[in-house]
Amino acid sequence: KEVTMAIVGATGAVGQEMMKVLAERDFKIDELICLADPREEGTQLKFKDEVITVQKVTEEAFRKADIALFAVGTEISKELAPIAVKNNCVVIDNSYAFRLEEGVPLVVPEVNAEDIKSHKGIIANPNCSTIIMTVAINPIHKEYGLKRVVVSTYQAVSGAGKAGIDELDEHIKAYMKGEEMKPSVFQYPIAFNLIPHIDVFVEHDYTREEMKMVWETRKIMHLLDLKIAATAVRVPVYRSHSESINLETYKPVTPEGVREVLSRAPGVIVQDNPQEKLYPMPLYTSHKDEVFVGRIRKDISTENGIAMWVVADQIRKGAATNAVQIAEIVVKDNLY
Ligand code: 2RA
Repeated sequence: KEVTMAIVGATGAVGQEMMKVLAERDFKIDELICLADPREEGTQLKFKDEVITVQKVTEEAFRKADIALFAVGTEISKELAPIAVKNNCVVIDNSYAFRLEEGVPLVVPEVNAEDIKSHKGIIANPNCSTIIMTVAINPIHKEYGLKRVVVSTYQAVSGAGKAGIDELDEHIKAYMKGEEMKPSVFQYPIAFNLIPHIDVFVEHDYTREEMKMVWETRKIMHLLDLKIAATAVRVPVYRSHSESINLETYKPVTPEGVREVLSRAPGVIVQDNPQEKLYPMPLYTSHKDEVFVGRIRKDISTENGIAMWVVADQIRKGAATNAVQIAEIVVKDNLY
């Protein structure tokens, strides 16, 4: 069945990736409406063999659209999503605005696709680092029962959009010329540096980026008392987030068992052979949709523990592809 699809924020890094993924997956669309900030009005965007002119957001556009993928900031989503819902347009929102709201499903299709049917107009796309982690740890939870998670993330600069990519470029050039690196997107120079600060600081001196992994994972996996702690770090990598994850399970667990479980898990590719120097790296996982897992080994600091290394393209599976997969289910199950 063909639908009318809108993308709000079509000219941004995630919006552009959504268009690419929709085309690649041959999503059945009779009309694609590209919406963006009025300053972008008139921009021409390529979609399959068409050229689509960007429009500013109007209520009329939401009246026409069956589904709207939102790839804008939290404040804009808060303002526009209710208008879309009022016009019977189902919203799949990539921002933080509604993720923790009662009655808004927060969905990673490989983990909790069944939650989509309970939507009341808005379905939230989790934060990229949460999506990447839950795809990898959910199969292990199903087999061994998850007791505790400790995760450190190594987040690419494109998590902050095109501006993040440009800042890394500028800082590398400045560093090579011996000039001062002037931060604007990030708190400090990002070239040849690591910044343990993404988003703002909230309770217990954690950042909101770190607490998103706690709050969102518990909601997605329906594990409201899962013990989880995170450290989120910005690293001078263009694309793909990496995560070092330590897991404690209730049942006895082995690396061989985890490798076997993950090798048949949806959306996961195991790349794990230390003797062959085989493990995932962001330089090689970008522009792919799978979550890559390697360095699977016993966590030697505890009884039933596993350590592993997880890498995925945070613009694709971490945002655009996850949102399009949700839209595919909404259409397939006629939930719009
Ligand atoms: C980041 N996860 O990496 C956040 C938003 N994409 O900046």
